[in-house]
Amino acid sequence: MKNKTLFALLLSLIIFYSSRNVVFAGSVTDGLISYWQFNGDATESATDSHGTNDGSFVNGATNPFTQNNFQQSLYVDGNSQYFSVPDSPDLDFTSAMTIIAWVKPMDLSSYNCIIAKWLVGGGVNRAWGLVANEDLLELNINTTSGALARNTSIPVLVQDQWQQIAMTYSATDQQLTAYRINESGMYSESFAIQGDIRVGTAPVTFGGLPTVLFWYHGYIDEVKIYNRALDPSEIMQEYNYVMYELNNTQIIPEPLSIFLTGSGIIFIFLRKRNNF
Ligand SMILES: [Ca+2]
Repeated sequence: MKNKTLFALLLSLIIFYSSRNVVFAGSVTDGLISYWQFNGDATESATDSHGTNDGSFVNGATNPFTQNNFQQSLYVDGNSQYFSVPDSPDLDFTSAMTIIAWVKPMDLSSYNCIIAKWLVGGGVNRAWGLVANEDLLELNINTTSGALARNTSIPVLVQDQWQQIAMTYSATDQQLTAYRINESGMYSESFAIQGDIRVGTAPVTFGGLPTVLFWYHGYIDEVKIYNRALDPSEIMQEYNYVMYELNNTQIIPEPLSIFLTGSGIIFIFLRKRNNF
């Protein structure tokens, strides 16, 4: 068989098999600042697996095993427990940011801070945050040009179920956008907001804060913070990453992946040897 014929055959087989299998794009890393997964022992589970913003479990917050894709998750009881990450310059966003989290709320009957960065030591207000305002997803951005923005979604939060939520903000585009993705699909809605985000000196907390209460009851996991506003396709890419890739789903069956790798090696070898 001539080399070009062999090459054409290998290429056809690769295209044929690749088209029959979903290949996911991996996770979004451009602009990623911090990533909390809550997996491992007491020390490991509090660490920032991408950046340097390690946290701590406060008042008995725990990280029980939940399901395969999440492994362990942060659990807070809705009374006093929370997870706290100290103030850091790279968490003080000004012109753009994204926060993504997976949540399984166990109670949506009140006003609960899921994740927020607080402005001052006493925690009387927040620089940015995600709130469960009953079953509405509330976005908070405290801008230098006005008061605290509190924009709420339609009722999209679902009690006792895992779902991905996200907030993106771009001062350049003057857009604050809410996302909720679950098996029913993606909800997103944008709000017109102006101004840079105010910078505070207090921690980021997951689940509430003693000085302001707003205790959230339930699970939080796969929290990522970016220094730019991700677009809808990237938010969906993160959803797929957690749903399918972290679940160890066999994206490409093992014999096929060996075949594809082998084909590639043979092709490179033949190409080098015969200069075609
Ligand atoms: Ca986890």
